[in-house]
Amino acid sequence: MRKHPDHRQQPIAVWGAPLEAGAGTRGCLMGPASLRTAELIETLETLAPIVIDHGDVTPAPAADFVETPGARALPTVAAWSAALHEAAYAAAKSGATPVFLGGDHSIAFGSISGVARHAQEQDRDVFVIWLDAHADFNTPATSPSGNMHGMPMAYLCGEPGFDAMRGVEPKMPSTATRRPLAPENIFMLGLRSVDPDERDLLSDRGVRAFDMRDFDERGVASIMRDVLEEISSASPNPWVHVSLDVDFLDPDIAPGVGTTVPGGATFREAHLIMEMLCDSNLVSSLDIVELNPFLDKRGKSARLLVDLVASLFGRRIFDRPSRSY
Ligand SMILES: [Mn+2]
Repeated sequence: MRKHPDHRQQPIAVWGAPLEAGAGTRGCLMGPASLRTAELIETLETLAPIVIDHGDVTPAPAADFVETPGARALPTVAAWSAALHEAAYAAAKSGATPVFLGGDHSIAFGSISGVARHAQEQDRDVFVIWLDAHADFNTPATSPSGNMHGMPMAYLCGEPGFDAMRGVEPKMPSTATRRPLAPENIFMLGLRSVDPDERDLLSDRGVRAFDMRDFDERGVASIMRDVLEEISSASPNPWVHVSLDVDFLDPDIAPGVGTTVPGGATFREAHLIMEMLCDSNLVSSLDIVELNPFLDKRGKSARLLVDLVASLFGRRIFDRPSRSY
């Protein structure tokens, strides 16, 4: 018997993060605006009692941070991360479900560290469900491109090379002794483009990775059941952050991203994951990242993302409007 818990209890706090300096292609700056144009806020309002759109985060001064070789535009990314960290922490602490609209995936430096700080203060274990073609587990030393959107997971797991970022979470209660995130609490789904050094690091650190072959062989329902079961049996009160990268999806259904990789998740696979996440009632916070409206086709990717977020927050199949992509 499937559970259908009531998700209409908790307020949703939305923050835009128009950051593109972490990506190799420009355009993610327009991501939050495109998601709002696709009526993300109005859609959430049909699914939650209170939706607060805080607008876009204002970054800290980039001059506060120093350049780091191998990490392109680190001061800019760090400046956004500092502000995002504070916004995420405050939203989580307020009891809302924080939702971050990227921006490239480097917004996760701040969004995840911020919610993790709150969760750790509450003695809650933090888990991340990472829906992405890429693992984003590079460090400045291993990254072939130096683009920081490929690095947030390594940073959050305490890998070296990010000293210049450390000021981002000055009040992190446990930075000195604990990382914001334990690698074994990360579940990556949809991988199909992982750099060689990154692959070694992932398996060495115990990150749980499910690639597209696992999707083909096992099906997403079986994978998701295991992931959700593992999280609920590992922790009585987990904080589960979902990070959805547009390139998780197949480029045919979501072309609006600078890092397309063929063979991504289908429309039904993506919706099923969102529906199972919703049924689990475990999701505590969300990033929607890498939407590049400059590359999108007439809002196709933005509208699909809004529909996926609606599934995550409880829209049922029968409630879904007819729509052609
Ligand atoms: Mn990514």
